[in-house]
Amino acid sequence: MTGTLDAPAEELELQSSDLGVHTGLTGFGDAWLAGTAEGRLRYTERDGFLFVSAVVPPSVRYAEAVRALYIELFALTKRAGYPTICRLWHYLGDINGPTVDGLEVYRDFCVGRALAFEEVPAAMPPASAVGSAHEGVTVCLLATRTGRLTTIENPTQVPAYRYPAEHGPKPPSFSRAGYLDRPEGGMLFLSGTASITGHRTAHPGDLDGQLDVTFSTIASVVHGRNLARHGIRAHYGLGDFDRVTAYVRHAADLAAVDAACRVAFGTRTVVRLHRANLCRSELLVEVEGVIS
Ligand code: 3EB
Repeated sequence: MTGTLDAPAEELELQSSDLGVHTGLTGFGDAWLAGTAEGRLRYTERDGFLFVSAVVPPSVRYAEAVRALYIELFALTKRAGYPTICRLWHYLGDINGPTVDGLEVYRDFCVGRALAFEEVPAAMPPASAVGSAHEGVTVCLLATRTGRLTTIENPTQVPAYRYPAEHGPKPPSFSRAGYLDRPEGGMLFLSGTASITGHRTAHPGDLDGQLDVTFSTIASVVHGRNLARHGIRAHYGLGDFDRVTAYVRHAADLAAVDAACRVAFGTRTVVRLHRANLCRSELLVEVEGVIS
């Protein structure tokens, strides 16, 4: 089943049902609205996973609040016995807008996240960061009790955490993918992937060009040659994805992205589309996914 063109034209509004889709796991949808509350964190445990969500309220700047939230998230996952964060999702209101200091909200968010990883050094999990109609910064994460996560980079892209300063005062703290090894079987989490080669946007303003680079980038991330470099004995192609989510900047491009995903991923993959702003103003599409 592919191509659920069920996303309305307005900006991404998180629904509880989306979380199961984004995590690639069933049964986490209710964690969005319910779950156990601990301060501003909400969490649910299921099948060896801990799912946590938290919101930084709308503000004139975010770096310090994001740093503090990350420190709280690290502490909660440890305390709850789920020491390995295997996936993060970030939904940023007014993602391309300026803070009161004139820095783009996304770049300001990256500053706070990077400071947290400097304070508590840890492998940087796979992630997505997209715009949302929800104001403030919403962070969701999935952590594992016993699984072992191997973070994965991609030979065609500079690791995001080494992006040069032209993209912001602190680089984005995430890896391109993560392979989770657990007794129930391996799982691969693909980060939000966009038309970036090296560290620059390829084909600014050209949807077809961006889709080509995005799909070939995803193929190179999950290819056996790349996984072998990370000590993982597995090999995947686009057709192996169980679920992907495509975030599309312009509503007018939704149908074209849907059609392109049908062709690229084939009939096995469930494709979900969302209208959403993206972290670089010239990016038109970003695709994340799960293989299990
Ligand atoms: C990129 O490759 C595109 O800041 O957490 C993709 C996935 C992107 C995650 C993040 C950003 C993030 O730089 C943007």
